This record gives sequence, C-alpha cells and structure tokens, in this order.
Amino acid sequence: MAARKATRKAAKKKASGSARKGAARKASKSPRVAVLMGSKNDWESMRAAVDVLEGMGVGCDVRVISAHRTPDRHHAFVTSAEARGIQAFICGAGFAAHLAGVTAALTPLPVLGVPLDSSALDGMDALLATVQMPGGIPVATFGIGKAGAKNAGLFAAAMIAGSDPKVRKALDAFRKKQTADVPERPF
Ligand code: AIR
Repeated sequence: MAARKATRKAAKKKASGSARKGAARKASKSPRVAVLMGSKNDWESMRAAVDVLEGMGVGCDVRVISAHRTPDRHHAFVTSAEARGIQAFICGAGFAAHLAGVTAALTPLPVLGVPLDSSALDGMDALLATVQMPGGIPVATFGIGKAGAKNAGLFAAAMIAGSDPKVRKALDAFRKKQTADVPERPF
C-alpha cells in the first residue's frame, strides 16, 4: 500500500515536472518563432530547432498541431500568431505532411518545413508532401529529420539576425564554435 502510494507520488511528480518544463517553454518571453509538430512523437526531432533558437535567445511557441487531426486548433493558432509577435513558423510532420503547406496557406509569414521520418517510407513521403508546393504558396523545405529541424532553427535565427544584433552575435559565435570543434584528424 505504502509502496503503491510512493509510486503514484513519484509518477505525479514526474508528470508535473514535464508539465512544468512544457510550461517553461511555452512561457518563453515574447516568442518570435512558432514551432509546430503533427504529433507529440515528433518532439525528439523537433526539439533540435527549439534548442538552437532558444540557445540564441529567440523564444519559441512550441505546439502539437496537426493539419489532419486538429484542423480547428491549427487554424486558430496560425491566424492569430502574427498579432502575438510570431515572425516565422517551423512545421515538422511525418507521413502525408500537410502541416507546413496548410500553415503557409493561412499566413503570409515565412514557413519552414521539416519532413520527418516517422513512416514506413522513412520521410520520403513527408519530404515530397512538404517540398512540392504549388506555385504561389511557398514552404522553405529542409532535410529529413533532426538535422533538418536543426537547420530550420538556424535558418530562422539567420532571418531574425538581420534585425537583431544580439541574435547575429549568437549566430556568429555558434559558427565559430562549430568550426573550432572540428578536429584536424579523425584519430
Ligand atoms: N501527422 C499527424 N497528423 C498529420 C500528420 N501528417 C504525422 C505526425 C507524425 C506522424 O503523423 O507529424 O510524424 C505519426 O503520428 P503519430 O501520432 O501516429 O505518431
């Protein structure tokens, strides 16, 4: 009985801990980039974009929003985002990935699409769905998976760096460290 109570207490603590973590990210002061993903299962890849941006002082509004499963949430979030200070969207989804395309249809803000490798086709389906936009509604499409998410974060930072010297400085420091971290030899 006491052991069960302790387990329940530990589970509750864990749950409130992760909720707090989520809240901390959501509460990111004046978020400038919205990072959307079609499923919470996409987070492991998409966190690469958020880590890069938040590491450079660019707040993110991170949401699970599916063009297919939560169309009303999607519409409401995207159409109100610009008024809340959002300057760009990063959208990651797998399978028939319509998230970036439909987001781009709903806003004139730049949309960066990240195809995710969650399906049996290893992301080729999501890549084609994201990149093959009809003329008139652009989505800047990145590579499949985590590297694509990281690059989307870096690209969004580069866009913001044009008008924010602090972000420009952080981006320069990132590049400098990245170069310094490459060893001369592989052994
Ligand atoms: N997805 C969710 N709604 C629309 C799409 N395309 C994608 C998610 C995820 C995949 O479907 O982006 O990569 C599988 O989602 P789940 O929740 O079944 O793991």
